[in-house]
Amino acid sequence: MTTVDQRPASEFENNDQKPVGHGRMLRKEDPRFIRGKGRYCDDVQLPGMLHLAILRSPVAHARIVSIDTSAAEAHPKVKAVVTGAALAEMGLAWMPTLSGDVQAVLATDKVRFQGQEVAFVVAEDRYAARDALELIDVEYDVLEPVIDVRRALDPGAPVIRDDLDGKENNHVFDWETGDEAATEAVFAAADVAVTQDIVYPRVHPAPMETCGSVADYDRIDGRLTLWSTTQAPHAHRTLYAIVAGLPEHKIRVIAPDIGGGFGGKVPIYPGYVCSIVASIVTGKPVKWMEDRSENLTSTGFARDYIMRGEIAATGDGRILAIRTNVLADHGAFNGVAAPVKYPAGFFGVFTGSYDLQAAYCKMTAVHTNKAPGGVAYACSFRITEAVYLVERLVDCLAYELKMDPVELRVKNFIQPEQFPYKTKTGWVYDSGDYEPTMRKAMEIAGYDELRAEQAERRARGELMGIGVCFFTEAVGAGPRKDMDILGLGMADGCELRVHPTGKAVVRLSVQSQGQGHETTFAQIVAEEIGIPPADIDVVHGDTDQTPFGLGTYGSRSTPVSGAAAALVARKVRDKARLIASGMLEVSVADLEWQKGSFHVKGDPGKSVTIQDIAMRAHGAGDLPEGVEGGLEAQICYNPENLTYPHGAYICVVDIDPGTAQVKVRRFIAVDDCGTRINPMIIEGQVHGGLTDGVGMALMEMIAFDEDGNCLGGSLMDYLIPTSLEVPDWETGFTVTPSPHHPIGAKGVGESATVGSPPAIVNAVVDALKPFGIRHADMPLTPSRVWDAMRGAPQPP
Ligand code: MCN
Ligand code: CUN
Repeated sequence: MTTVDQRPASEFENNDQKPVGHGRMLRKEDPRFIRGKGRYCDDVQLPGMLHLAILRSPVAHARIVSIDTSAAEAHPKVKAVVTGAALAEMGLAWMPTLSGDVQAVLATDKVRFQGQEVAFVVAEDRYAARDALELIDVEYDVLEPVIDVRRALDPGAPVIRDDLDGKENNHVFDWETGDEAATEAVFAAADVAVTQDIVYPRVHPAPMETCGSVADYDRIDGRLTLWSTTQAPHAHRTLYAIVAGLPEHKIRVIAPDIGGGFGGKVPIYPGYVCSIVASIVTGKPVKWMEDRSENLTSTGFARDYIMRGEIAATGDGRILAIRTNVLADHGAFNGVAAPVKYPAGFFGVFTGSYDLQAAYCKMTAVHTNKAPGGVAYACSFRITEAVYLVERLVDCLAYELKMDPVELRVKNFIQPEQFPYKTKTGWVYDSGDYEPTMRKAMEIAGYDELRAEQAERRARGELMGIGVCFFTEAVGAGPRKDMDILGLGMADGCELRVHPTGKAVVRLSVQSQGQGHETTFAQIVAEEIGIPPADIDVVHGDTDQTPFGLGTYGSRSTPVSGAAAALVARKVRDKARLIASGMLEVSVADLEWQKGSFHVKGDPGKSVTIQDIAMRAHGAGDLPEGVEGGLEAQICYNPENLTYPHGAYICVVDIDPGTAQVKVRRFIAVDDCGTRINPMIIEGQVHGGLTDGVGMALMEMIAFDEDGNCLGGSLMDYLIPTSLEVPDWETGFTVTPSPHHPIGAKGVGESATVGSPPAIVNAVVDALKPFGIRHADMPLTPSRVWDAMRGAPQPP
């Protein structure tokens, strides 16, 4: 079923059919955030707490000859200095990564990237800990680094991971999907084939809050409490239990308020483990907080894909096949958060929103002497890269065929009646109705008028560009049979308790980093059981207080935990119905539910509210036979499939011909995430993601010099956009519910970050059409645009 709601947002969202649940409710968490009263990791203060600072490698690749810690140990405020050798004695020098590789907690043999953890100091205060780092003397025997990813597999390239048995090169994996031979046959017979090399540079999620943790190990009862900046508290707890050998029931992981995660807080970082070790060693609580440079240079990077894309079509613009070869830079340790059996989100959607005859992708990942990472930053497991590839390729094809990019896309869309649609790589898109979404974006933009204006401006020598992107995403990992992290299945628990007075607490396994879960999950439950959202408290981010689940990433909270919350509420409602039948002395079949109360069919005057029922469930007196007291339920939800949101984005840019500076004049984003729970929060998510897109398309890149020095160690060098660089966003929506989600909702948290870079780059390339340019690589800084205008070769 597809509804394209053409009413203005305000009307739809204040629909009086929805008095309790879904709607434009202000965020419950904001009163504390806007008054500066959020409780973040660094706000945790415990009696006797010590502070930890990490010594990091100044070079990208070197053998450690010796480490002298005696001067640091002599510092009057220092309590402990720990090196990799000391960790090795405890069996803790290495830890597993999310991809089943291992990563050094502290280097023992070699350092493998600039910024790698080498030793740590624990001291009475943060300043003393930092000062003492300078007293540690490390002798390095510098080795040749591997920085250029294209050279990583050269014979004779230095082997970075000589810690791994029998490793003789820098190869990580080869993965492929699709049908190579069938794709080759379609390409051979096609009228047109276009090949384009496309780079998605290494970027950083750059959250406002850096990473940190406070570990508190209680030597008396052997309990460890860890406050940490994590997007996946339960998964982390299990991994700590496995790595450190601590019993899982004695570990409590708390993710307090988090100042942005964007994927960067999915992995376990050495700093977390160091703080745990430090607390065990000293018997005191220990805090570790990164500074900005540490965050930018050592925590999980994103992207870094070098792609060769090929697209085949008929002469009149019927797209037949897409083929791509990807070289992925995974840095020194393979820390990508990829499910064991699920190669990459890239494979799920690189065929885009189009009905193809064949597709094939081959991907090779390699090690380089750079920080690990590789999934972070609103990517849903590399969907960002896939969407960029296909949406750039379609524009390259439009360029060659001299076709309008919208017309080419619309001509090839998967049609509404084809859903559920199985792609040529075997993934099933759950639902979609693409053309109305595209038309809506064109209508808001005034597409035809914009093209007319562009023609006039071009005639005057002005550089105006119009870029289009139409994306389909795959978000909401599970189901558990297909997806896991280190063997932990991607399903989510949820628990709901209704107290005697009719107030409720819902406990989630996912954790918000700014997405507003305290509001939207209360809204989901409110919609199902009729208790107002203000009376529903959302508890999350504490493994002692919440059921097991795999955490927030891949925009999975709404698709997975959101479904769990709706279903657990329905379970409570079913029990409430039994109790109501006793209270009203009618059979269950004679009851009707209406937003918060049951009434007798045909007699609305005879009714009981959910609050009456809650009191009865806990109160004196008999309940119907077989019904236990209390009003609560728990479930574990295993999604049937991913959800596939889509969107149509149009960007208008002007380029100054004298300075090559790109200005984003307008940006229209029409998103379809199925049923919308809180339209204001969705808009916030979209605005944030679009801003991310301006950053990646025009400004951001983690660059290295040939020695492996990271050139973006501060926000002076690693540019991120501010309100000055972005236009007033123009948003719209369509609603195509997910058929397998209990309330029809799809995820939206990453959509705009995924969909905006191709629209912006397509706009810039469109503006540069008079120069005969078909492609230019991000970030489209003035110097790169200038070079493109002058026909200079692209940088590597
Ligand atoms: N929502 C809704 N209706 C829908 C879908 C979502 O009202 N149909 C609401 C949800 O209820 C939730 C928010 O929108 O409050 C985002 O929901 P969802 O799409 O399920 O994504 P998650 O909550 O799982 O958030 C993760 C996603 C990811 S993976 C990244 S990366 C990212 C993003 O969220 N990181 C963020 N947005 C972020 N926003 C902030 N402020 N901070 C981050 O770190
Ligand atoms: Cu890949 S960034 Mo979000 O999925 O946490």
